[in-house]
Amino acid sequence: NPTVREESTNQKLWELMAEYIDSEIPTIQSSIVSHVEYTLARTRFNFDKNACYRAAALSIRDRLIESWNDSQQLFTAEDYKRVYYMSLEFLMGRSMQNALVNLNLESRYREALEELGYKLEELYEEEVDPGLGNGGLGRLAACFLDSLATLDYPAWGYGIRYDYGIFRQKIIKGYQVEMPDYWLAQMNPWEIERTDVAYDIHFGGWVEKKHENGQEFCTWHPDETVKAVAYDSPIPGFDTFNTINLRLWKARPTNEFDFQSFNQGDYFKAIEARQRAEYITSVLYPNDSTTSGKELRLKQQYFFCSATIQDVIRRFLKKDRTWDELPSKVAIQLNDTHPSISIPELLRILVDNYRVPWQKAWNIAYKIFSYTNHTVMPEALEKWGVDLLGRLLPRHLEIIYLINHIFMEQVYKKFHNHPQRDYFMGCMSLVEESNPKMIKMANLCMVASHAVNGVAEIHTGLVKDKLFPHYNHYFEGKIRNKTNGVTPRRWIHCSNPGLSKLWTASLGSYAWLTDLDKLKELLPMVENTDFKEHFARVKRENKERLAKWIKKECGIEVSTEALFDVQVKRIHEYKRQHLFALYMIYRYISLKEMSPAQRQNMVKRVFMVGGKAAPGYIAAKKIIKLITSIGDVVNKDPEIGDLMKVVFLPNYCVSNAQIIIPGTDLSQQISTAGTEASGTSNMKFVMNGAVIIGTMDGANVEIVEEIGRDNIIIFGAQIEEVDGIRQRREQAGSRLRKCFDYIRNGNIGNPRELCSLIDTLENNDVYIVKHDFYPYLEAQEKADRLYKNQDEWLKMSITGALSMGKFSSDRTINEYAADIWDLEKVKIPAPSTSAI
Ligand code: T68
Repeated sequence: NPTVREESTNQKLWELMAEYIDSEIPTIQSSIVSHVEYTLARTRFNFDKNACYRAAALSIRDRLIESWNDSQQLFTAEDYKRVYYMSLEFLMGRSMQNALVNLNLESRYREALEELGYKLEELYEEEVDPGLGNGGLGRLAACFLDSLATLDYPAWGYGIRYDYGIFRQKIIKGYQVEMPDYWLAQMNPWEIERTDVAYDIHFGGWVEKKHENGQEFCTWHPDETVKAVAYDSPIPGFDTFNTINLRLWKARPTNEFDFQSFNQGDYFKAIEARQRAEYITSVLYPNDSTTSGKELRLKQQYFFCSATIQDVIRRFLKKDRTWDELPSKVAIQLNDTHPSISIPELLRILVDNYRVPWQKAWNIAYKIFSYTNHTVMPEALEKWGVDLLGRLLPRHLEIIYLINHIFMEQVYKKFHNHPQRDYFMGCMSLVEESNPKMIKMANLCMVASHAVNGVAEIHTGLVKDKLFPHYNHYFEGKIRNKTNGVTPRRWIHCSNPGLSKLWTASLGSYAWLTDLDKLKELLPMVENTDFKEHFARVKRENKERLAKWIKKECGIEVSTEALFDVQVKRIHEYKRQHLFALYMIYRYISLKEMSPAQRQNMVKRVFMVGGKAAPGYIAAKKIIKLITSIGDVVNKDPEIGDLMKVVFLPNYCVSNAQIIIPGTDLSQQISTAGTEASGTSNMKFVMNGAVIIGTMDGANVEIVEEIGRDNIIIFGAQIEEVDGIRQRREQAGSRLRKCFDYIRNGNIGNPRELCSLIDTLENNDVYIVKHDFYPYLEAQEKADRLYKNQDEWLKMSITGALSMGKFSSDRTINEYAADIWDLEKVKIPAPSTSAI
């Protein structure tokens, strides 16, 4: 079993590595045993699998710390420019396997543990899956960190250390039930608490104006202060010593005790105030596509931004230099508008605390910040009421007004004689003149960043033409595309070891893991029978692993002979899980109407849906209930048996995705054209040999370009047609009406509960389900036809998997570095001392 680095493309590096990792099995064992005894204080009498996992994790962390220290020291000593990726969400998934793979220690640890009586794969299952994100946006941040480290960029991630991540989803009687996810119940062995890295974060109060040398300065007199404490997690790159940092902030009370309350004998009140501080970082907001304008959410955002900006400035000021140099040392990427309050925060610190003149501070901020947009849906665009902003962050609101004032003057000048001048100014203003007035955070980012990007070609087009047409005209070239990507280390190598082995054996090296385009060299092999059979075996084994998991989690037996037809992602009307559900009903009705002989001819299918609904999103919760209700009827129908099963996969999360995706035959990517910014699971599915059935939306469009029209099943309205279809207000055709009636008549679920879903489709079909239903039926029939010809299916699936080079997040990150961050790579040398 060759280890990863023996296959490294870089011979010199490999030799250094080989020396470095020449830690023998006994060294690994003694490190684990020492953590058992001294860190966990366990003996062999109270030692179990979980304790073994933690001891092994700590021993891996020791190694990470070494290369992490080296990396950070070099970044500092050589004073490299760094990129800071600011995100309120990081969906990291489990760390242990990823760390071992990236350190090239997986097989050594497997062996070392086996001698101690433990199976490495079982220890992986002991780790909690930290869910500090909602979905695609948070997972993208995690893939980006893996690529940044792997590609040798000096980078840091900044985020919040929530006590409670995204809720755990239970399905009880077919309904979603949310359970708190207290992921820290057992210590987190991957993090390092930095009590010495702490900043005061202020809220509320009032602003005092002063004048000095003709410039206005302000002193903010806040009325609440909390502390931000840093928690660091080392992020190792693959096949490199570069180890970057993910710094997450936790809120703590300041040390000043509320002596007044205490002296008045109100001990409880004094403690209560301290607990209010910790509350700020206690929970992740579980909404992924609406903004609720809640005070606590704004507090989270500002808390995180202020701590991060203070930390970045402190690092910059360690060396004696001028503020003009800041943009040559710092690039900040804002992951959506959630961290956008960092912009006024940086300006405030420069102007008020360091007396930097406004224009100079503005020029600096403009060069540093860049912003990624992840949606064009109006309900997801963040706005903050000026009343709330003014109460919580009075100085920041003033700064936003000042930015707007200066910018509006410029717009006025530019369009001075234009007949639509006032309309343009209204669109481009940071302030929405509603009641109450609102600040549009995307507009703030657009005006104050030097680069703005969408996440797939089609989405960037919408950002330019629909979301920001006036800005696009005004700031020519500012809006660019950076098509998303995913890391092949986690999404192929870790989650699909069988496929990884096949690729490596066929190519003769692991080089594809850092250069995914290399897989294209294997394209001629689609004609090779052995190769195809090997690929088919890998898929079958992955389906068996998934079937076992389904049996364990849902108690449902599924046949691996069936076509596994899967949709996993957040539940949302625009993603159209209900279109998928209506197809299931249609298929069930059709099967029931068939003669036994006709049924014999049908492809067996297991329909699977997984994903969380935002707790307050009623329609999304009803979609879950619809799907579980279909399962209740279909799965126990003896006439149907293995011809059709419907499974709701509970608690979709990163670690479950790693089992579900490799076991999928057909992947549903069926959002209404123009609604899914990119999608990233579409990429993961194709990389793992699933065929997509999908619309011309998000990154599907580019996947078609890369893998070829013949290797994907495309259907439905194109983006240009959607508005027209919506306006036509079509009626449901007869086959669809039959499905509606099936629900209305109570054949599936409780009609009183589920009818509102259908009523919405009949009266206000925003996502054109009625229209796309028919092309979708045809596309599903095509999938059956193709699947019946296993050889054809295999060819599609293999060609797709080998043609996904573009969608490695390594390509995405290199584009950001060159085009937006102006960032150079750094080679971290091998450590001088041997590990441990
Ligand atoms: C997703 N957005 C896009 N948002 O929907 C998806 N939103 O198409 C894209 O591939 C992905 O971003 C990466 O670019 C989200 O996941 C959120 O999670 C979110 C969270 C809080 C508030 C708003």
